Amino acid sequence: MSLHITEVRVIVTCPGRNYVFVKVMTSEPGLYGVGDATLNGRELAVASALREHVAPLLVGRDPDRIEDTWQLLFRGTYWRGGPVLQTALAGVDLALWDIKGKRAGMPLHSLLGGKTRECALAYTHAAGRDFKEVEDQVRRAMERGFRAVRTQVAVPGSIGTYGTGGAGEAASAAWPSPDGEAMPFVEAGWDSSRYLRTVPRLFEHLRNTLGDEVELLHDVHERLSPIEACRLASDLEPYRLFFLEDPLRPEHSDSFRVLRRSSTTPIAMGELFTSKYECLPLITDQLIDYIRCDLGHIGGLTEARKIAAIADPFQVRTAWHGPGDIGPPTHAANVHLDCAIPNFGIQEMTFFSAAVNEVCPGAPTYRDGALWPSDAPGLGVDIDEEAAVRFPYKRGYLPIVRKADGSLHDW
Ligand code: GCO
Ligand code: MG
Repeated sequence: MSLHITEVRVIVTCPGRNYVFVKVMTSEPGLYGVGDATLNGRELAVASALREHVAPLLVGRDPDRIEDTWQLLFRGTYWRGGPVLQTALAGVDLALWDIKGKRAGMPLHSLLGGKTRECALAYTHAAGRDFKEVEDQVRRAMERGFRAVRTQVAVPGSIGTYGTGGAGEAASAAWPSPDGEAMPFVEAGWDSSRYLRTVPRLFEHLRNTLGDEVELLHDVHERLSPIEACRLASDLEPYRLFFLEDPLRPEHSDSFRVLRRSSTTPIAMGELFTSKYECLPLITDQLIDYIRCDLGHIGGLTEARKIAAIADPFQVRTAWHGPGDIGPPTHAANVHLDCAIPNFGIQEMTFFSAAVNEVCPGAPTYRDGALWPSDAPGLGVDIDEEAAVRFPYKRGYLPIVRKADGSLHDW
């Protein structure tokens, strides 16, 4: 029998935070592919979709037929799409690309058309309780070579504001807390007006103290109404952000028209999208400047390269999602794609802990403010199954946000 898939292993592990890794085994001894199917806070839903529904469909199939397998898993369910199924699909997709690269003896950037650039401009995160603390963090990042930094500051009265460290941040990573407590962290006392007053002052401070050279970014995390987002984007204009991220919820993509008319602050959107279809109007109507889907939640490289190709003629560049809650295989895929496409913009990045690198070695290398792709065949990432077993899954939730009156707000 010709080359075929023999087994799909689903590896759930918690080397500090939860990951779902996929290992697609083939009939050729020693030939397998690795993928990442981590969906922060809902990991076991994806693991179960893979084990119970996806894996049985794959055994016996030719691993070379990536597009056909993608179509089978996307169209063949009838109840298609959504974060759980698209994350499961991404895990398989990356593993199949990894196998193809290994068979060809080529790194993925080579298979995807070859390098258009040597490395991918990367941004890291800086955050603090006050402006000075954020400034110091940006300086530290610049000392490490970063030329672009995402900055978040605590909003007075909002306990554990998104992205600003402390208890809220640990919980925002859906890390299980040390005592095993698994209930969501509550960010209490959110007040959008206060946020809208605080953030422009942060950027005024940063430009005054750091100058104009460093690229600054900010993540709204989908917390604003259309008119609030207009206010923020126009108030931030003097500080020339690289981009303002996720100002609105994905359900409100029509509201980007309003936002676009009110300011020249570049807009990035997309980490909550699960397919190219949601990207379409934002791209074709040029309502955003950066599309930042998560390769791990849109069905992998197969979908991402199509999104990049759609975006290119509309002058929309890429900024694929790259937080710590997606694993090294997705980060590696990001950077292979970044280095192959013409319309790359910037890459969000994470420094993985020693434990994550032990379980899943091969994350892209950081140097001089950029990420460098591996030249090993395939993704360049592996999974140590024995190490993974030593870090068993621990339930963890993403935080929730409540306003001062106790009612729920978007996180
Ligand atoms: C980002 C994201 C993340 C998300 C996280 C949720 O831009 O990096 O907003 O930090 O909060 O991926 O699981
Ligand atoms: Mg974000």
